[in-house]
Amino acid sequence: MLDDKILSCFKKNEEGYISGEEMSRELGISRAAVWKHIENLREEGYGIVAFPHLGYKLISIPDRLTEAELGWRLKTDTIAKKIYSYKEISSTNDTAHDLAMAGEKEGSIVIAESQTAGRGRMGRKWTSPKSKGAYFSVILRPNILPKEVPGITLFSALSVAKTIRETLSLDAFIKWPNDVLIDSQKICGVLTEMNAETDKINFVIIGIGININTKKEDLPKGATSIMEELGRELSRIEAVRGIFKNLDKYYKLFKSGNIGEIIKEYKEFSNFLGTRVQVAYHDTKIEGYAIDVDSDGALILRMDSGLNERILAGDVIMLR
Ligand code: BT5
Repeated sequence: MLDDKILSCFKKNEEGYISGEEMSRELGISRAAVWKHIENLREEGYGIVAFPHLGYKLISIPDRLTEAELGWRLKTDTIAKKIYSYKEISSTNDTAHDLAMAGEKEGSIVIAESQTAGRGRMGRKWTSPKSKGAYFSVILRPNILPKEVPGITLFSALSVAKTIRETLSLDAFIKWPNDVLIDSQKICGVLTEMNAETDKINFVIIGIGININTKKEDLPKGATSIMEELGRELSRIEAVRGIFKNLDKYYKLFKSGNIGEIIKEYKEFSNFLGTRVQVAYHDTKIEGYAIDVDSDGALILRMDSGLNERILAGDVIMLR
């Protein structure tokens, strides 16, 4: 898109000014057309100032989750090499699924400012207030067995929790398998879906929803946002770029067979280990002490009988 090309002209001249004439030469369009596109960008929230004799200068960018902003000089090997961004979409997981079916490469991202039918696990809903959170999906094509897929949920939750701790010094914790919490309230959920045959994965879609600048009143009970916990708004662009970098790092570890290292870090971020929990899966509920997460990502419960149970899916409630 021409608007994106104009933005990259500015980014090449980060410190300085760029004249309408230079831009028109570089892009092969008239100066009047340059001016029209600059006006478009201003309407979208870009702060572009014109200085007589010097040219235009980009002084601020809107906090929009577009390919141009998220992908700019992002140093990753696999994740976010291609970003499809939308203003509104039903569910980023559904669009990512359609792209993957049509052969999209692994690492590609689908991201939206809002979702009309954002999904959680087991048919639940994901509340996605417009331009406040980040709602995105990642297409992966790992060469693994279906039983190894839960590890992908674990490193995704770990990537989010780690980004929050590293960049904001907030105490983010993980609740098995897919919740990221701050102060026992949910700020992020991961929904991992796969397309597989008995012993072969075709592709995996990781869906990540994270409350960034969202007000508590716009979220379900028990949820919070980074803004609410930090006491100020933050750049969604920077937050998402940070998560992309950590996803890239942990996906590399995962592919190299280093699930042990991932589980070790995941356990360090966990708040449920060593506590008595109830795990609910549809109508079944069981209770015991959460003692471990094994190399397949299963939760190990020590039952009152003294025997251990391996739990593959469910919702954890911490009892004490
Ligand atoms: C999850 O499910 O936590 C997975 C959420 C994944 C959402 C992303 S957004 C991008 C991608 N596209 C999609 O359509 N989905 C993914 P689960 O563990 O089942 O939790 C769902 C429950 O979390 C709901 O029943 C609510 O109680 C709660 N919830 C809903 N919206 C929330 C929000 N914005 N923040 C915190 N909690 C929420």
